[in-house]
Amino acid sequence: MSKGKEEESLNIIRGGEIPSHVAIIMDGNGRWARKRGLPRIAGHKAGMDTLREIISCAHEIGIKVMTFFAFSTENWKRPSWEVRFLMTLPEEYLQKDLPSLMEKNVVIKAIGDLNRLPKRTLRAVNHALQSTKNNTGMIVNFALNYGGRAEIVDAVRHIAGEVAGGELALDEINEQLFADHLYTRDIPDPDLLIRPSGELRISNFLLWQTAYTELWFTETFWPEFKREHFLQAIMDYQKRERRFGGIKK
Ligand code: V0D
Repeated sequence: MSKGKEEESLNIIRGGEIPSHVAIIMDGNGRWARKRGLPRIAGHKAGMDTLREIISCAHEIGIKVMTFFAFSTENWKRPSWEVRFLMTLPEEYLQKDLPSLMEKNVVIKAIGDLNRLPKRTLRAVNHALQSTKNNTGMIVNFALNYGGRAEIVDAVRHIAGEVAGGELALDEINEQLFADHLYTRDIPDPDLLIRPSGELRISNFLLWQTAYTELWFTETFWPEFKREHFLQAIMDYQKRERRFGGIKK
């Protein structure tokens, strides 16, 4: 996209309602690599460049929260060499980008069952969480070893424990209390979910939280997903009418 065209999109976007929280499933890295005759690893590396570009674009627009689906509970089924490679990426990414994220005043967060990550991966992620926890800008939230059903089951286990311990009465259980037991307890629900690479599914991502989320799909693979796609998704979002089950205001 030309600089002029991008400036135009940015102006349109700034005149409309900016989604507070945009979630993205970073899908299609392996298929992009295969299409180009490259190893899958090259696809994941290229996907990391897209991640950088989209974070910087989201920061310019003033989005408050970005959630990126980086590794699902199902991804352990991939070949072990690929899993091992993926687990080196948080450290590589943070070594390179933590300074620029600090400059942007970004708060890094992570959701998922982090304790099952390899020690080195966990150490890199924890270091980023610690380093950015007093920042006050955009939240960049990584879903790592995350599964929406697992998150819900985890919440049920915690709530049941509180009931069994006599700390909580059955009639105190409502939607707000349930949401307060999810990994996302301190994050608003996503306004917009973007899924690249042609799959038209939620695939166990943020199941509870996407109840009213606008969905935006594209055939473009994640490594080819550029600022222009992101800006287009936001412009399309701004044209939609959100009713949350009610009627037009
Ligand atoms: C591979 C495309 C950054 C998607 C992006 C372990 C697939 C590159 C992170 C990252 C991955 C995670 C946590 C954090 C900082 C960075 C990442 C994984 C895969 C899965 F605190 N990229 N990235 N994590 N890919």
